[in-house]
Amino acid sequence: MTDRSAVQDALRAQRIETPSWGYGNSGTRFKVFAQPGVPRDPYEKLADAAQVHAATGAAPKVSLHIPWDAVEDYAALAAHARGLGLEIGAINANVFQDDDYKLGSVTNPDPRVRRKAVDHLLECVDIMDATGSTDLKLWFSDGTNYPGQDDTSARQDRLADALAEVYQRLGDDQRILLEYKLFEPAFYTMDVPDWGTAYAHCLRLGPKATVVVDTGHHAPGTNIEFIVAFLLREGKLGGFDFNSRFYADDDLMAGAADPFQLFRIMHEVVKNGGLAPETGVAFMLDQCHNIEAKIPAVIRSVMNVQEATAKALLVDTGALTAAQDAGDVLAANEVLMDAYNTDVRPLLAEVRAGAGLDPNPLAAYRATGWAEQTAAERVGGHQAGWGA
Ligand code: PSV
Ligand code: MN
Ligand code: MN
Repeated sequence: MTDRSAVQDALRAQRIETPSWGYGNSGTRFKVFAQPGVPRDPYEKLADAAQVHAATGAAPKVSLHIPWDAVEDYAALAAHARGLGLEIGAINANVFQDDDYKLGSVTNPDPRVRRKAVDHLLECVDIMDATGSTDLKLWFSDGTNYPGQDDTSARQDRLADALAEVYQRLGDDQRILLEYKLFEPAFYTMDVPDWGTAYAHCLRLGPKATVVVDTGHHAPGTNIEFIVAFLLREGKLGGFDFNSRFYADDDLMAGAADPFQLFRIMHEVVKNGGLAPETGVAFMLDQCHNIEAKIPAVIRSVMNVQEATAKALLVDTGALTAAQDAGDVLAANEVLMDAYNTDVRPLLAEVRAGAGLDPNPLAAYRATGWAEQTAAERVGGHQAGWGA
């Protein structure tokens, strides 16, 4: 796409969902570094997310994580979100932080533990009903550490049974987003290690089950954009958990480690129609900000996704197709690199100004004084749930 106003329209329409846990204290298993002013409850996390949306105009949805974000009254929490100009995004289940889940949750050999895990997933659908959320995001830590520990195929059967029960419970406008991860916390087998496994389960479940690509969950060197192109082609890409990684599941700011990879992913998204809202691709962040200030880090991540998207939109598709059809390898590559090497910051500044926003979201946020205000007001901030 090279029509400048069409590019601007597409950028204006893109929505990026931010994670409630990105606003809380987090760390590694070695240390959680507490930061001043972090939210003490889900209401305050939403207030911080509203700052990101105010600065960028692009982040109206917030993913919740249950029970990290457990409240008495979910309808009231959703109403609070609406009052801040936000909506509740994906509900993330948590079947990985309980002693019962040592040998797995939905794939555990013990039927009692499986029941407990599935009941939690069903409770998450109840929360979706109460909040208006349409997405149930499932990541399973399930797997084994040693050869022979459990029956790999039986675990797939148990997983399929659990997913089928939850799928049956979904409302018409609700869906499952199934996430895969090659490694960690299990060291020998993970029960949903890759996109193929997730895809096969989603295919069997039906149209309301789609795959989530978390950019930090692959082996080094994996061609993630190929996976994206494949899933989009099959109508099975539910969304992204964007983050950056250097080594493992680092959950650093999206676009920080490898902006070229993010561009290549967004190129496949744009080319295959994944920006259109009806395709249902959710552009979510799944990040933790252990040592940097959280709200500006989320704003920076939103901007990085927007910049990658803008570059992808600037690819001259006519010239690209012509070069590809002619078998001109160098010309095709040059078309792509021309777009990637374009400085899109002025274009995005224009889009923001046109929407009545400050062209510089980070400066806009700093000018609010929110960081100083919350540091003074909030004492005893909430931990995201990681690295305790
Ligand atoms: C664990 O790897 C993980 O980072 C998954 O990516 C989930 O999406 C996230 O935690 C929240 O449960
Ligand atoms: Mn994730
Ligand atoms: Mn992860």
